[in-house]
Amino acid sequence: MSNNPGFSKGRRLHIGLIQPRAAILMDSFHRSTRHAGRGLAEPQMPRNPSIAAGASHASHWGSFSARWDGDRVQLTPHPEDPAPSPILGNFADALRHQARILRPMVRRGWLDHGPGPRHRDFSNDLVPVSWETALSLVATEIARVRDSYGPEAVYGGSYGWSSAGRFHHAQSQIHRFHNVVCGGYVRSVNSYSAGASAVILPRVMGPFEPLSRHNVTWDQICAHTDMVLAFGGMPIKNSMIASGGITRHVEADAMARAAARGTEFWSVSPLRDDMPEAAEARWLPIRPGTDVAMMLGLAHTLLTEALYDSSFVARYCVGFERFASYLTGEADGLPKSADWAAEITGIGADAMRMLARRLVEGRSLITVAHSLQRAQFGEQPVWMAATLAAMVGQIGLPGGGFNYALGAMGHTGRQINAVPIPTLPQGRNGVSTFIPVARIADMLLNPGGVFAFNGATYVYPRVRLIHWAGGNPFHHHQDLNRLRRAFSEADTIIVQESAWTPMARFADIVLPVTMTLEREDIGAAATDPRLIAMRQVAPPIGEARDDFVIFSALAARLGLEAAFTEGRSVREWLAHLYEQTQEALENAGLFAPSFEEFWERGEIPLPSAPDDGGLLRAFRADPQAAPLPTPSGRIEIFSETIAGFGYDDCPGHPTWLPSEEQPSAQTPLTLVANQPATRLHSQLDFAAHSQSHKQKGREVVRINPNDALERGIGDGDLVRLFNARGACVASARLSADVMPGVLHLPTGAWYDPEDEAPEGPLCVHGNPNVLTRDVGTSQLAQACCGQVTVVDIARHDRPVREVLAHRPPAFAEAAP
Ligand SMILES: Nc1nc2c(c(=O)[nH]1)N[C@H]1C(S)=C(S)[C@@H](COP(=O)(O)OP(=O)(O)OC[C@H]3O[C@@H](n4cnc5c(=O)[nH]c(N)nc54)[C@H](O)[C@@H]3O)O[C@H]1N2
Ligand SMILES: Nc1nc2c(c(=O)[nH]1)N[C@H]1C(S)=C(S)[C@@H](COP(=O)(O)OP(=O)(O)OC[C@H]3O[C@@H](n4cnc5c(=O)[nH]c(N)nc54)[C@H](O)[C@@H]3O)O[C@H]1N2
Ligand SMILES: [Mo]
Repeated sequence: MSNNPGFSKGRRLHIGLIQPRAAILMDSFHRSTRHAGRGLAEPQMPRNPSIAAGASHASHWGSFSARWDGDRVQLTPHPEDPAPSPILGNFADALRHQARILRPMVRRGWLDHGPGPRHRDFSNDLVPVSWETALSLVATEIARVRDSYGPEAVYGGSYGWSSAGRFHHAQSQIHRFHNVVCGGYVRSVNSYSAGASAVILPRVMGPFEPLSRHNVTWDQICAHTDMVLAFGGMPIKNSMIASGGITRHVEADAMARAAARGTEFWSVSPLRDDMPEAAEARWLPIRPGTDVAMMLGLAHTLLTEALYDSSFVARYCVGFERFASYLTGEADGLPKSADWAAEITGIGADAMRMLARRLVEGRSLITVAHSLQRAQFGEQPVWMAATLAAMVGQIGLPGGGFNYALGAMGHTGRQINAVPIPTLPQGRNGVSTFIPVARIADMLLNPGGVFAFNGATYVYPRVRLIHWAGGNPFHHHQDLNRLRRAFSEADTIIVQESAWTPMARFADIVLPVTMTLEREDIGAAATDPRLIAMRQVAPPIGEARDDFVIFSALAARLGLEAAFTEGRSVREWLAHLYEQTQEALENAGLFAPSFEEFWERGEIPLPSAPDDGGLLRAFRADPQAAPLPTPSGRIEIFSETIAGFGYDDCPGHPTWLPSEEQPSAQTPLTLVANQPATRLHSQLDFAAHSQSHKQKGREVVRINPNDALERGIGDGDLVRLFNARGACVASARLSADVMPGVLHLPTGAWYDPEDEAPEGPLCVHGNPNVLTRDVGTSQLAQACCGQVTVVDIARHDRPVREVLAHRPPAFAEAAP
């Protein structure tokens, strides 16, 4: 490893998995990207010859080098990536796709009547305006709202994944702008990803980040684990993604190596393919939303067969007795036995008993996908899985115990970097008002309304201005018909976007933003051993500008340009943000080149911290010296704090609470609306790879062949999914990988409503969020419940219009 610049002799920090061959490949990669320079921002500039050689770049789904031929992007995955994500294919034709936004636009109704609540839809005219006009309209409107109602009338929560660069990260930019220039904004807390676990875990075990990302690693599994029991599986499609960047996709290989050594993977999921073939997993098809019952059945077996680790429970946990009396039925007359659980889950009682015994035979690890907690009472499966792992008694052992969400993203199972990555300072928010992120429609429809959250009560603000950058609420939110009504309550909606997403089409003012390949940035994640110089690959389309440039111009109009920009250009910001990482590298005695050298090389290695098992390992070793940050310092199987809140939807110990929404005669099937394999959320849905997996232009819904036969549905048929909240059209695929009674329609098809359809707004593209339920998980976390809902499905024989979501709206000019 001596030819690796990140490794200096005598240092104990190591940089991961680099092999000499890869390092050589990396050298040639560096050579080919050495001469990229500045001066590419203006579309009319001649092309820099370095662009033809390929520029280093990073995305949430992988690092790569890219060449632009004036029309398409040629991409080479990072030479060290053993399994590059096919999602990279979405970049090929994205830059000049007709779905890109070319110019600033303003809604005619808003121009004519001024700001105010009004019925909004997707067909109203937007008129093109100059940047000058757009910026002064936005600045004037922000000033009006702030000066008349204060910054607590501005919703800047602006949830969304944006793109991978550390500087142009749209959420950071928009938050910094509102904090520094406008005095703050109503913010959102927690995420659509892990809204319930982010609240329950710290109360009963420890902070979310260390329990998911600094815990059991793939290396530990390969070396130690006999059995992985994965609730919700560990789909490779999901671990392809890591926010900020990922240079190596190691998961499939790690699972194959573990399986070859004898690790048994058990996947509990409604879909067979939630575990890669490499894992040679056993599949336990479970009725969605019933995992807590199965976990209780396993726990009951461990208790009644005296297999559980009573000394672990006594030393490391509190409240087991209260829970045990619930488990045995002493408390409520209902033993939560394997036979009881079999009725609820559809998994055989004998299989559960066998599984429980297997769990205590060797080194076993229990994982829970985020999906389980993205459902009503979603706090419970997370808490119960931790409780089950505590009874097994292996928490804190290498490759054993409990790792929340291992395999749900490419951040997990890896080592954390030993140095900080560049981060844009966001300033201080002068507004204390917030909402749990998924309560946005509730907030807009119910200003002044009271809501419970995590042990306290709060009031929804009256929001007048919504400002969004880097997210797509018509992708991420539930019950989209309700969201449309909610957004109509706002005075003004401003959206900064690079493409005509439904959110952009719905806005009053749309500002066109560069795509990541059209600007320079730094790519990094705390779990990835590379810092990537994200070079500009192509000139911006049309009049698109960076979010930073837009916010700088707005700040200038509001008299605070210097405070926002601190006098730095983009390149100067990159150099400035780099300093912190460089300094930490230098202090560790590692390769710490100047910014210019880093930029010229295209990337540098970052050292990783030791694979030490994190806080659970330390806690196991010495619970007095390293207590958990819970009230008792231990794992709380019963939580006095949570019990004290008096929430009937989240009692004091893990409890089986069936969702209030169950299959019925009208809606006999359960829909799983999970993360898509062909893209990240809704990003680049219009592009080649995502498109190539649609059928008849629609998103594909998978259905078990028996359920299809009953309804006369054939492979490739157009079908309608519906419930009382909404309806959408998708294209059917018959698959025995989907358990009976379940439909699988992933998220991410851009919402494309036909408002005049007889059944009300009919999404002709297949967006499942027209069907999902917009309620909080419980009063504890108030998190998103988007993963599952109940529906019916029928063949759609009536004519249905083609999908228009990826064309520019009629009023906008098309990309050249
Ligand atoms: N039914 C259901 N719904 C779900 C889920 C589910 O499981 N089921 N999952 C939920 C989860 S976990 C999540 S995280 C959310 C994801 O929801 P989002 O994060 O909102 O989804 P994205 O499609 O990633 O949206 C990012 C948007 O940012 C834009 N963008 C990219 N780069 C830039 C930039 O530099 N500047 C600006 N201004 N814009 C940019 C992209 O074009 C895109 O429209 O969805 C949630 N919704
Ligand atoms: N390709 C791709 N990868 C992604 C993303 C993406 O959009 N595209 N998004 C990223 C993001 S933001 C996040 S938060 C993570 C999300 O991570 P998750 O939320 O864990 O991912 P999902 O794919 O929604 O769900 C995982 C699987 O859980 C199963 N499942 C659903 N309901 C149940 C249930 O009740 N019980 C059990 N046992 N299983 C159930 C489904 O079959 C589903 O395939 O993924 C990340 N990875
Ligand atoms: Mo997420």
